Amino acid sequence: MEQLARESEGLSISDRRDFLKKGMLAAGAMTATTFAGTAAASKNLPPMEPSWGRQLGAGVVDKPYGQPSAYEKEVVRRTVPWLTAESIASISMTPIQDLKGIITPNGLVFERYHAGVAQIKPEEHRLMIHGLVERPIIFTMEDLMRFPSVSEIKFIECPANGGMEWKGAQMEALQFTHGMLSCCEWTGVPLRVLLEEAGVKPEGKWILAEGADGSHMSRSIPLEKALDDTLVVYAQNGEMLRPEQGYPLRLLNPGWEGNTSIKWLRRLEVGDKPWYHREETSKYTDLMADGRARKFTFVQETNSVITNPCPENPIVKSGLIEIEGMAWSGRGKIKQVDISFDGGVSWVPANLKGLVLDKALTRFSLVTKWDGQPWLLQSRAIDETGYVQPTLGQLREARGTNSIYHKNSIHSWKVEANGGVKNVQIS
Ligand SMILES: Nc1nc2c(c(=O)[nH]1)N[C@H]1C(S)=C(S)[C@@H](COP(=O)(O)O)O[C@H]1N2
Ligand SMILES: [Mo]
Repeated sequence: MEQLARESEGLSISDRRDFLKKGMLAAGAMTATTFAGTAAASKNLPPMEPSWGRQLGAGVVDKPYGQPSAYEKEVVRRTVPWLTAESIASISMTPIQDLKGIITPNGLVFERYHAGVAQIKPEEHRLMIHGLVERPIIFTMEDLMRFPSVSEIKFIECPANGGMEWKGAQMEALQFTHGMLSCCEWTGVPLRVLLEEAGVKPEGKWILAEGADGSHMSRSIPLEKALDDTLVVYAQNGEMLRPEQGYPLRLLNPGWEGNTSIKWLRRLEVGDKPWYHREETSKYTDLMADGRARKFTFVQETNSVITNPCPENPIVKSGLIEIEGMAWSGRGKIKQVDISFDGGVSWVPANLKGLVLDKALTRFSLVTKWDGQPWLLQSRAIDETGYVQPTLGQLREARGTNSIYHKNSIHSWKVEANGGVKNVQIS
């Protein structure tokens, strides 16, 4: 009985002995004994028929809107309590350590608010386009949804992603080192189409986008971007936007700082120069070592991180392992990802898995073996423009450590002999 149970978990007896002998991670070893313990006590394990196969389940529309399994309750957004004084002007992180593929489920998309979530009645929402235009327009949601729609898979990343680590490693979790990141299929109308309706005057060069939330957050966006790939979106992953993501309407500037993707979008004003106020002069400024600041750092540069293993996903069994992770670039498609096991001394190319799309998360993978040897794991992404993800040393040399934004350097995980994974920094 006990033996059968163990085999059903994929652990042969010799495997298990090997596993225990090598003094693996305490948690891992506990899991192995728990399986055996459960096997003796439980009537649910093969070859017995589990209880759920001996009774009837809930019927249709028992839960008219589906929820994840109760056993997945640890897969949630999390915040770092000391980061901000208030939860309404704060940020939560996506549990990227638990995600599969490239799409972030709607309920797990990280949230960033400056004044909490606005609750907007769609029939009372309007989008106004005015300023240097021939025909100022006020659109209802109904008007907007009559335009032919496009659906595109794009990532959104807050430029503060990784920002807590500029001065040193301190977050022992992938969710906190890289979780200000999401990737959804967004549906809406290209901004270009709406601007054509309004007719931008020749002097029009910049657009101010403003939200309808209590912060009325606004950002200036150059017209070239607006005419290129900016979208005005009302849906995400097949359903209407979540309130957290800007229901009923948001701007989406693919590949650019998350803060430019104004949520609860209510106003687009065309002007001849950027608006210098609030956010633009105070926040979202990259302070250099010499006290000067970088200007217009819109693009989220090429970045990548290993998601398996990581602090939340330690190695629990020696043998075959799929080193997996994601890479992304605000400039276009990912071309290549390399993996290092020795802290950047030597590199091996990984495989790109599944869809490789413009300004979207891209999965990479490398199947190898682990037999208890310590690793200094790193991933390095290269995008289609030839941009190579910098080392931490290179980034600090160029920018110092005063900034909290745009930390896209190569990330290091230290895999210890017991399979545990630590967040470390290597220049
Ligand atoms: N109106 C409005 N838009 C906003 C914000 C906000 O507070 N208000 N936060 C911005 C910031 S800083 C980021 S990183 C993204 C986050 O998008 P998300 O909450 O959908 O993940 O929204 C941006 N758009
Ligand atoms: Mo942000």
